[in-house]
Amino acid sequence: MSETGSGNAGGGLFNRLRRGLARTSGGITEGLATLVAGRKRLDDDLMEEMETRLLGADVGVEATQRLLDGLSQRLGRGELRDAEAVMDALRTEITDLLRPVAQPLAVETAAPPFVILTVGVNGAGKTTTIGKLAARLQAEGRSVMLAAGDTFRAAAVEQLQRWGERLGVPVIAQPTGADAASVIYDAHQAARARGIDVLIADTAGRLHTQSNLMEELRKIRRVLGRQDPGAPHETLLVLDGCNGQNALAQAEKFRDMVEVTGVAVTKLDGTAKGGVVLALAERLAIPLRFVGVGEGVDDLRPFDAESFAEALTTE
Ligand SMILES: Nc1nc2c(ncn2[C@@H]2O[C@H](COP(=O)(O)OP(=O)(O)OP(=O)(O)O)[C@@H](O)[C@H]2O)c(=O)[nH]1
Ligand SMILES: [Mg+2]
Repeated sequence: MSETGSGNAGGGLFNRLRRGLARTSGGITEGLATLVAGRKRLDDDLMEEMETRLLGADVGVEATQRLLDGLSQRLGRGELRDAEAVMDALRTEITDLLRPVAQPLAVETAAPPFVILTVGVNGAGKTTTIGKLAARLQAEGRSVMLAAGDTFRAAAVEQLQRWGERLGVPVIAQPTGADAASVIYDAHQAARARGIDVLIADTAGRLHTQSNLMEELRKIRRVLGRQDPGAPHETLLVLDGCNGQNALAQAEKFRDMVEVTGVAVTKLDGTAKGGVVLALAERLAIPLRFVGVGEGVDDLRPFDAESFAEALTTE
């Protein structure tokens, strides 16, 4: 058993995360120092300002309330003397909120293949996340195979094949229109025969309201389960961070329809709504595995509570 990467707040990697989250952290921290410096003592006005900022970053009502409760207790104890103290306190509160869901994906390769099934709405970043994840696993010395389970959208197969070529990873595919469960079944057979460590299956984007497509996901899970009772070992829900609070609603719906075991939040670099990660942590008890902060192959990071909180509270 080993973990896919570890939370490393050091050096260049942290700076990438910080840059990726700059739009969200800007909305939370910008001008806060000036705001605080002008006061004799901190008061309700500051709390109101923090509330506005957190809600503006799509942290959501519940997580915002929780953070404010923590801050106002500290305020009552006279701990928030200056802007730095406010940011330190916020960082600690955010870390505490995120820690329970910050659970790295533990890839078990004793009985390969370890199967990761990706699910999510159209354009969430599933295929790109698969490419990045495959690269990460390869770098850890694992053999990887991809299954082109998006047989729905034209060009979806080619998109995955391009990742396969780029990384030197085999891709099992059938033409568009084929049965997704059958592609993934074939891929599982092939992965087992070749002793591949990790099989990652792509699927078509779908809304929870598309009952035929949601049924397809359940069928894929059944077919995999007959091959190996433990499979899929991970059902990774990929969410587009730009969707803010809507991503939270999507997560709740997917969770109600398939057994989601992990979440990846993508495109945090393109949004000021990255606070949704806090809302996800507060509302869902689903492990947060990864965050995507760019389109590059290195822009997928294992989710780490401390470095995420730090990046969010750095001006
Ligand atoms: N900036 C940024 N772009 C990303 C990130 N992740 C994915 N994207 C982009 O988002 C777009 C959609 O990504 P895909 O991986 O094709 O999404 P998908 O969920 O597979 O989409 P469908 O197959 O249509 O359901 C692509 O242009 C990606 O490059 C990210 O973390 N940051
Ligand atoms: Mg795709």
